[in-house]
Amino acid sequence: MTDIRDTVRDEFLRRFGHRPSGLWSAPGRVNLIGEHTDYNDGYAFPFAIDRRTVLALRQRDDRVLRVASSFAPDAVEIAIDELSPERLNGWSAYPLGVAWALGQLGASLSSVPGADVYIDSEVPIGAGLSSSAAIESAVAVALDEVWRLDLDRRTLAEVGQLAENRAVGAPTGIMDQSASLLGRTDAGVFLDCRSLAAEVIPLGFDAAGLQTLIVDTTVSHSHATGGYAARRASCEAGARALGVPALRDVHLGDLERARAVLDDETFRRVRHVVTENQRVLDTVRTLREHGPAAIGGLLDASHVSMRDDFEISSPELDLAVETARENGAIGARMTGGGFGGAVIALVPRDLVPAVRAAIEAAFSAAGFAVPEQFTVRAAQGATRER
Ligand code: GAF
Repeated sequence: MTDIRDTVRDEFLRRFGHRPSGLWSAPGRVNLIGEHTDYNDGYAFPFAIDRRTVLALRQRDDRVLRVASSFAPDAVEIAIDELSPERLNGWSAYPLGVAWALGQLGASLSSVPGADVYIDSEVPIGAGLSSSAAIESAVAVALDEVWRLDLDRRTLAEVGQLAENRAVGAPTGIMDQSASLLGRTDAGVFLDCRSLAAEVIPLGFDAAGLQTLIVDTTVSHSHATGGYAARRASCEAGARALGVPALRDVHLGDLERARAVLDDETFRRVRHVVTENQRVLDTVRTLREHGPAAIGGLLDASHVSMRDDFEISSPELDLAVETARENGAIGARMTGGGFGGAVIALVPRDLVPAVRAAIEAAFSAAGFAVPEQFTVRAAQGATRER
């Protein structure tokens, strides 16, 4: 199989006519649990996956950034001094948005050189596996190094989030960039999205004979135009009505009062976030005390909450979850922003082929598109490759 790093190196040479000075990569992520909690200052527990975005870069003698990618035939060019969210659009808003955001979050770009950049990715687009955060994180670590900015990884995560919020226009939280930048092999990243504290916690899936199966429904979502912004607005309205800075400050014991104060829909949105925060804490504790085979029920409960209270699932996602459970997965849930995308199922290794076959058959019987199914492992976060 061709190594994507070789492809990126060769394609850089073909597009720009000279060799890159370095290669960097960043992974996509899958969220084990803690959905739509990050922008509520809550908890999340994602891990970086073994599918990566790779970029090649060479500094230029002028102040021009030229970015090319496997996603589009033409390169996009802009002078560093002209970077602003208003001038960025399309796929190049991700890498160029990061360059702009670095200048907003503490770095002086007044004397940094331009660069040629070529990007390719193994992270499926639109599957809820953070192909966008993988691009942002790869660009952030590369520019941080060649521009000698020396920003810490939390700041680089904020840089990626700012690029996504302002240059791309998607009102997302900090989870995806944090996972992509802080991930470690065989471990999850337990995030406190208020303090931005992150703890790397061994998952132990392999040792327990478990694999993480991803079922990409191939039904795409769009954060910028879909219901993501509406869910975020509901959460903020709920927090305002309850007189707290964020839903992180609402606890299980407050839910009865919340039911009395809020309309039914807002209450259910709030209940999802409050119970999901608790499920993240319970997952981390259960993992530590009893190992991964004991967390399945929490994944299942998370899916039910997203399906019924937060209403971000889809018939394809529900069918994948139900079929995985019926055929031996110890737990399964939709993962990511929702409205399509993928399911994560924790499956005993020897049952993976049967679960996959059952899901394929169930999708075919329901008249749904053939899903993409693959297993992933928890992998290292963004890094220099060569
Ligand atoms: C998307 C967003 F980018 C994240 O910030 C997070 O809110 C997630 O949806 C839902 O948990 O991936």
